[in-house]
Amino acid sequence: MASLPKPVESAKGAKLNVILGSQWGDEGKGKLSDILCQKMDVCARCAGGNNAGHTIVVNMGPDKVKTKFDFHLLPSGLINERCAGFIGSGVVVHVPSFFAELDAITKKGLNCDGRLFVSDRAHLVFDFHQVVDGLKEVELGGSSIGTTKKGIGPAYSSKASRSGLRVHHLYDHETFANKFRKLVEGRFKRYGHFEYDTEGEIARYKAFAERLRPYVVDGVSFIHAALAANRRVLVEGANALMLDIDFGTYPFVTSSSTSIGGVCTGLGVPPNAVGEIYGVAKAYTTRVGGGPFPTELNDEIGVHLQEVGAEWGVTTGRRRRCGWLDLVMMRYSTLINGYTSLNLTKLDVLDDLKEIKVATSYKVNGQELASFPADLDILAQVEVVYKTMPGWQQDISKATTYEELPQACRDYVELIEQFLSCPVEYIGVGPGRESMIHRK
Ligand code: 2SA
Ligand code: GDP
Ligand code: MG
Repeated sequence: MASLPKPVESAKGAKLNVILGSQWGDEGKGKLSDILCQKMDVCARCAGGNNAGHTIVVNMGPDKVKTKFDFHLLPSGLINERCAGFIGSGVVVHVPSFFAELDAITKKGLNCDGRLFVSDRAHLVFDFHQVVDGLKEVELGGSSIGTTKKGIGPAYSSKASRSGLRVHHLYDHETFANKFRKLVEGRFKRYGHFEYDTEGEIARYKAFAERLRPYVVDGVSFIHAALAANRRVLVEGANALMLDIDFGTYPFVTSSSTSIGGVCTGLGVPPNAVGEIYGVAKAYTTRVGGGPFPTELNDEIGVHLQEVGAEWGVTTGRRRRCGWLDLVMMRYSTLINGYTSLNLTKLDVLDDLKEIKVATSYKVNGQELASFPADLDILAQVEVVYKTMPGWQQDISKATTYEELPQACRDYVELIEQFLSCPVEYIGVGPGRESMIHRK
């Protein structure tokens, strides 16, 4: 079996650093992950599946050809050739997509041989889960979730109902086949018979099992061995806090624990193994799919943010809804995830705006709410109270230090820091790897 790359020289202290989405996803986690992984030995995924979409733009090879990478299931730290990728036990894995993505990044020049690992405890997502994802959405009609239809919800349902199949099951063909048939039968009973070649799939997975074998590890031993050997590990969160199954805007959420808790449950590590927790926050807010969005802008400013920010889903190509930064939601997110610092991204997208608004409280019937409400009926009634800040109306995309940013821009950053009592350590001013200000 392949082994981990040698640790970086300065590696010390067995702590995992974590990147988490603080809003409704697509905050730009992939870019920070790429930057931090230049000094990491392992980049790990702990939750979600190929519903995630992380775009990273890098200059590849000696000719520095601008290349865009979209990661879905694979950890985006793989872009750094000496960093291993680990798909942890809390992830749900669609094996055909795993290989399709691996083939795609290999074609773009990344060699992942011997540095990609998958936990034997990770659950499998099958094509029938994806079919069911679509059928469930149809059933919900006007109140559909707007899922990515990657089978994520149905796969986590199989897991929670204790009938799911895990990676290790691939290596006991008879058990796999029996469980698989039962699982499909159960879906037929629930959704009616849909076209599906059960026996063909069982045979296909026999072949997949062999192709996957070199990547499979005991996920718990793997991560603990990495920590014990002082390997530097970065956990790349997928989706975001407001899509968390427990703390997001349920039921308009994904089906995994996307919060800090999911790092421990998804990797099998104790909380004291966690070091830095980087919260990634877009300088405004976006959401893809259905569900409440108190600061949404259904006007020309929303369209401006969508166009300037190129807000399209990486996995489905869907248009993302846009709105102002919501500090009420961010305070709730900071409370749950305990960010040690923030990466404010896409600040450049606000460059042309005359005025910028920030939500600072929610009121219902004139009364300020004490916290972000659980009940979506209450959330639907909130009147959002905004603070209006002057825009800076100049191009900040070339800034490389905090001091180069215009005063109005720094005021915006400092308002966020003060409101959340959390330092903004990284500031994104463009999509490229180089467009990131690091305040040390
Ligand atoms: P699912 O497919 O069951 O996880 O969908 C449930 C909800 O979670 C949302 N969700 C996402 N939101 C933002 N970004 C995601 N990844 C892709 C991207 C999305 C895309 O990076 O752009 O391409 O559309 C993602 N994945 C899931 C989803 O919209 C539902 O609201
Ligand atoms: P993730 O899911 O959190 O990794 O984010 P996505 O990759 O889905 O979406 C973020 C998008 O914003 C990508 O297209 C990034 O290339 C882009 N991006 C990231 N940071 C910045 C930034 O600071 N400025 C601009 N203009 N684009 C950025
Ligand atoms: Mg994304």
